[in-house]
Amino acid sequence: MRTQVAIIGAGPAGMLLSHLLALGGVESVILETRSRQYVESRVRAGILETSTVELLKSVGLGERLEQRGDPHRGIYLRWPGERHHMDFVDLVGRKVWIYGQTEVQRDLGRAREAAGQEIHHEVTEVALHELQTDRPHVTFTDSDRRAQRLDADVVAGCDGSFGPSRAAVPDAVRSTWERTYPYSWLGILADVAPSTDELIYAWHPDGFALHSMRSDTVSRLYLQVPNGTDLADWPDERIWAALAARLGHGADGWQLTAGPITDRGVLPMRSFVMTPMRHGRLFLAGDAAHIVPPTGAKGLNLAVADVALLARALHSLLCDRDPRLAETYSDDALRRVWRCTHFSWWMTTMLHTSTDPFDTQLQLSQLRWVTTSTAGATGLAENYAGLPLGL
Ligand code: FAS
Ligand code: PHB
Repeated sequence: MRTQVAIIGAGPAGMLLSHLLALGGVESVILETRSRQYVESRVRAGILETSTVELLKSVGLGERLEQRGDPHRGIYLRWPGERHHMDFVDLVGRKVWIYGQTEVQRDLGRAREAAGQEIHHEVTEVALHELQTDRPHVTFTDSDRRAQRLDADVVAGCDGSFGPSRAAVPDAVRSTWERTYPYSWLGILADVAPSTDELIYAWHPDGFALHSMRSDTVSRLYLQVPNGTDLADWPDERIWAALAARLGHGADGWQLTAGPITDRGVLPMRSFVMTPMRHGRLFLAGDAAHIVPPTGAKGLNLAVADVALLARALHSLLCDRDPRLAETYSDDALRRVWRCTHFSWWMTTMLHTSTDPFDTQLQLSQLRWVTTSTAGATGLAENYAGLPLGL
């Protein structure tokens, strides 16, 4: 088999890259270890930045987003005795949208299917070869257990944090930065109307909590728990009691309404960046190159930003024979990667309960500052609502 761009991974990065490349007349083939049904049902991110929404709408992926997406002006920050609304539209003129990653994946899946995109699901033994030559290729075993070889001009590593692309960058040229946080998130999906109109990020002595949502009938909530937490230790009653206490149930008349939990999981918190995001004919995008703790709602949006840059770079390289954007891709992408990495670290360390009383005083001081200072609030708003693509 032969194509122009071999894409490894059919998550948001891989699927959106194939869509953007096709719009520019560049063909690709996608290899994915999981089934389409599995990829489209993974419960993950929920917040889209304005720049992500604008991009998706501009490339024909906005129809369901227009109908089902829920624009939010901002978020609430709360801690015992305090509740403050951060209005991003007033502060920086940008909003955020509630639209689950599962919905983005479904939109991408339908668009690529309609376009006749070649996607090989449930492949195994994916390996990258000759990335430093003009004959890069990928070998894999297809879903019928047949050995296959895909020759390409370029390989796009969109295979997330556990795929082979990251390791294909040799240690001699690779630099990595990593921070593992001393806590995780216990996340639930519940069939109950949200108890708030916009997201609530809550600092509490017992631990952080987040009230998000997926629609006006489905809520998405998270609790800070110790690393290694066993879900068996968290029956529904305990989850709802902890959420109620941390989110301020009963304070100033606010009530948290519980409901049937339909999905639950424990998500570790990690920051990770690998450079360079290019090695020869291999280009990395999304979680394959970087991981952010979800406190800043950046993971999915950063994958989109990478892919917007990469699609332009590969179109110039393969159609105009102009290598300049491909040569600067890694540095161009990493400016936003490090901005989002810092912001996600900042939101995480500000809001998650620490055992160090000095940290606690710093956290409460930061919360008081960002909710009373226009400068502080604008900084949070600019980062959370996201910068225009390409910055
Ligand atoms: P993805 O991981 O989404 O996609 C990579 C794809 O590559 C996967 O489909 C995988 O099956 C495939 N793959 C892996 N190895 C392969 C191989 N060898 N061959 C072929 N294919 C291979 N972000 C937020 O902003 N908010 C959240 O609440 C949030 N929650 C998350 C919860 C979980 C459990 C996880 C893992 C991530 C969460 N994220 C969240 C981050 C998430 O949204 C990512 O940022 C986003 O999925 C990144 O998209 P991709 O880079 O496409 O990576
Ligand atoms: C979500 O709705 O899943 C979500 C929202 C905001 C975050 C993280 C996750 O910071």
